[in-house]
Parts: sequence; structure tokens; C-alpha cells
Amino acid sequence: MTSTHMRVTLIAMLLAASCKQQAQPARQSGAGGVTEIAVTEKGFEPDRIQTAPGQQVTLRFTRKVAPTCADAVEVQGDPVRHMLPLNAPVDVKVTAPQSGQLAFACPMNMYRGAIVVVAQ
Ligand SMILES: [Cu+2]
Repeated sequence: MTSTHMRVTLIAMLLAASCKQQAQPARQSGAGGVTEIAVTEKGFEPDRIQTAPGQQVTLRFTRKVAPTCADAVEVQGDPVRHMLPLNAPVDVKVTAPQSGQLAFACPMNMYRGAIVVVAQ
């Protein structure tokens, strides 16, 4: 590895570290907690929700923009397509896996988000 390579690697690592600090996903408060997720022109906000392993989570989706392809949401492992009427909160109850993450997305898989399991 050349010193240029090492420098680039170091900068990349520093950037990754600072990104990690900036990203502050909404943290699930506790059992039975509700996490509000807005559907905006940017997609799902927040798009990453941290939770404990096996935690029951209620995701409250509220679509706030009319022209979007995210007029419904599908959760990994859930056969139901949850329609999202404009400005009407829709609760989707999910159970977090023991590790890893549980993804959700619009039916076209353009906008994506995930419940991220963190050890506590
Ligand atoms: Cu879509």
C-alpha cells in the first residue's frame, strides 16, 4: 500500500466516523412505543429506527405529500400492503428480529427504510 493509499483510507475512515456521529436515528423508547415516520418527497423520515432485539414496535406512517410513489408501505416478512392515505396516520405493528434489520419500502422499492436492531 502506498502512502497516498493510506492517506485516502484514513480520510475515508474519518469521514465514515463523522457520518456515524451525525446520523441520529430516532430511538425506540420501549415496549409498545410508537415511532412516527413521515412520508415526504425525500421518502421515509426517519428511515432508520433503532430498537432492541425482539422488540414490538408500532410504526406510525403518515404520508404528507400527495404526488409520491410511496402511497403504500410493505414491511419485510409481512404480506400486507399497507395503504397510506394522505395525512392519515397508519399504524403498522412489527416485531424486530433478534439481530440485523427489518426493512420496509414503498411497493416499487424506491423509498426504503429499516428497523435496526441494536444490542442493549
Ligand atoms: Cu415507490
